[in-house]
Amino acid sequence: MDAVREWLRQANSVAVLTGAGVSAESGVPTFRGNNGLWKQRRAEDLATPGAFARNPELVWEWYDWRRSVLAEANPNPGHYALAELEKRVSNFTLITQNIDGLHELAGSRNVLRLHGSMWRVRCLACEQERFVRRIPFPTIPPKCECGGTLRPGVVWFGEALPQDVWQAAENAARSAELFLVIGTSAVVYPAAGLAQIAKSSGARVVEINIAETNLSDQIDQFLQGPSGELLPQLIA
Ligand code: BV8
Ligand code: ZN
Repeated sequence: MDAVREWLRQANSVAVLTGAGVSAESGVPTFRGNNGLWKQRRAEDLATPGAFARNPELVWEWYDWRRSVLAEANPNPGHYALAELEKRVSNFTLITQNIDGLHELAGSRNVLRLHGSMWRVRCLACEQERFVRRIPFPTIPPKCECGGTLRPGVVWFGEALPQDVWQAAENAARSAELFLVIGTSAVVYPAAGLAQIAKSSGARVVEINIAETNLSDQIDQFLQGPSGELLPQLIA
């Protein structure tokens, strides 16, 4: 922990990649843990364009349920610590795979959302995208003023990440002196590849997780423990 604190003090540019683990202590189920959302294999079947085309009602019921769970969730000390870190480091980029909006709620300003947001919807007809906080939706699937069907503003499996967001994330990983990978199983690509990009560009890579992951043997330092506890200690 002391070494990482020292690296943090010395670093001018820091990039952070977060996954569902940083929201676990906010009561948001992770994807692949034992209480994982994916356990019933629903998520891999539902978070795809095909599933939505076949059964938009079922997919929307799942997202409506997740939005209702998220509406009760508050940022935890880990989210706040990252918002604080952004203020202290001259060149700081927060890249998240999460779609729960808790980083923004905790005060993080420039957040690169690789997989979109649970709170945004996009019209299949007129392509208009907007922020909708309403839970539950009056009708499932929700409709746009233009009459088109709305889809969740998230990136599904098999869908490309928003090009500009991915490019910004890749640039941040390349120019980081210190890269923190927090609360992700590093299973989903291309997000999981950012740690390798950082490492091959000369960054020190530190992982914070309660358990080892596929990345754990390629990184410089593994801090084992809940991010909600370790991150506040790291920036103390
Ligand atoms: C793409 C939004 C190409 C939706 C998500 C076969 C067919 C099709 C595609 C593929 C394929 N094989 C591989 C692929 C690529 C695929 C992929 O990677 N699949 C994986 C499953 C193998 N990727 C894609 O499809 C991506 N797109 O490749 O497009 C392309 C290119 C050009 C043109 C067209 C297409 C898109 C991927 C995005 C998918 N969308 N989410 C929704 O959420 O509903 S992914 C989903 O998984 C979430 O975003 C989540 O964040 C993400 C990753 O999961 P994690 O965040 O890591 O969460 P997880 O539960 O897994 O782990 C939690 C971790 O936290 C654990 O390590 C745990 O130990 C730790 N933890 C728990 N508690 C704590 C903690 N740590 C610290 N403190 C704690 N308290
Ligand atoms: Zn529309």
